[in-house]
Amino acid sequence: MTEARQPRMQVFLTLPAYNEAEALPRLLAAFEHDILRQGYGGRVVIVDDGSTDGTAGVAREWSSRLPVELVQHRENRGLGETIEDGLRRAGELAGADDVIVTMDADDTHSPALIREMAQRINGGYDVVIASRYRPGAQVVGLSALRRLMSFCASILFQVLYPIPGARDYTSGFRAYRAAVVQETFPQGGARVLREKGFASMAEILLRLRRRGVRICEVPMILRYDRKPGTGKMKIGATVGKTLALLARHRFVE
Ligand SMILES: Nc1nc2c(ncn2[C@@H]2O[C@H](COP(=O)(O)OP(=O)(O)O)[C@@H](O)[C@H]2O)c(=O)[nH]1
Ligand SMILES: [Mg+2]
Repeated sequence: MTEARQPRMQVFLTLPAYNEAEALPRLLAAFEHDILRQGYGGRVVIVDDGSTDGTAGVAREWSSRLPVELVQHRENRGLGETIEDGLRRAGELAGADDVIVTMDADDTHSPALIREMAQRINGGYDVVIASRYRPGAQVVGLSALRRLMSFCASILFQVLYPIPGARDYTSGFRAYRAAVVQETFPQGGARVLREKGFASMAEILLRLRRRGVRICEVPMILRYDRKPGTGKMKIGATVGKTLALLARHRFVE
């Protein structure tokens, strides 16, 4: 009798979702095809952040086809709380050596890249960032203003808070060794992240920087042209919050 083949690795995909009913089915189908059908085990944790477009219904539909779990916010709480709730739930489900991945739920990030990111975690890194600032990376369909903004943020963070191996501090697409998430967001613990909006992604890295985690990057192709509808980021607010984060981590925390 043949020994049941052990899945190669468990990947826990965490999706912060605010009005992503249109993009989610494409993204989940790609995750199924590129990861679950390639011998990886895994689950998907969708955190619905008070969507009004039926995002929760799409998640429920897919839970009959894939190991999808829905976490719901009755009202919109912002990316900060959404990503923290997703990471905490994934940390609860995962074993210490499993991989927890966060990516946008708007189908602009490709799940196929998770395979390479998981291998880097297996190779000893604690965090792998899908980066816009590595040879081979591409950004398709993003406005010049947004590209410039992200690039300036990247330079500022690298100068003020250098982390070996990190250039893209604001990308939402990352893989973490589960143990790092479990230590940073302990079960039953108080809220960790202070940033409510997009600056929360950089805040996570600044907190991990203090723990001396090993970080590397892989080049990503950001397909902003695949995003249904327009970007929801409030540019002015995000610039302000990011600058405040830069100052606070330097002088206060
Ligand atoms: N804009 C926005 N996105 C949120 C919120 N909560 C969760 N998200 C999700 O956070 C991710 C990043 O947001 P997105 O609009 O894709 O940002 P962008 O692609 O950089 O413009 C997406 O998966 C959103 O669905 C929120 O309150 N506002
Ligand atoms: Mg996005």
